[in-house]
Amino acid sequence: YACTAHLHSTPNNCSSDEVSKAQAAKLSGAPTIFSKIIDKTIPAKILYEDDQCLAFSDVTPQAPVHFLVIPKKMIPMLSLANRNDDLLLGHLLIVAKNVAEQQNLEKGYRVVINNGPHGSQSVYHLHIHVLGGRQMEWPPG
Ligand code: TR5
Repeated sequence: YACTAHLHSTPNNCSSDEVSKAQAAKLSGAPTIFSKIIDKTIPAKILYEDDQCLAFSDVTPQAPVHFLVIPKKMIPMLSLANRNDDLLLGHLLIVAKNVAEQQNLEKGYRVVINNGPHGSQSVYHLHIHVLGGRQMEWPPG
């Protein structure tokens, strides 16, 4: 998996440091690895799918449960969503909470959207992280 996420990034970005990887990632508007998960040319542990979105386990989990909810529509990042996306974005949150319930996260969970370099976004296909199964801390780093 190491470098496949970074096809649209600068070449020398195979660091294991998530922040430096994210800082090296570039918004190109081109399809990302997540498009290949949507079209099933790359495998993922899919937890939920419908015509608008997909939920799948994060390949590098940061908590006992860590999954992503992504729209099938290619929106590179939250700040590029437009006003016509309001129903879709609401749907992603409802799916996030339904899948969290399926994953037995009744004690709670963290929902995160990383946006742009300062948000440490590394894959430029909008995704909602859902993390749970342990006590989360605040503030995030
Ligand atoms: O940093 P941001 O918010 O952009 O998060 C991107 C997330 O995508 C990270 O948590 C990665 O671990 C996750 N990721 C990256 C790849 C990948 C994945 N999750 C599931 N399957 C994946 N494949 C097959 N390939 C990736 N490069």
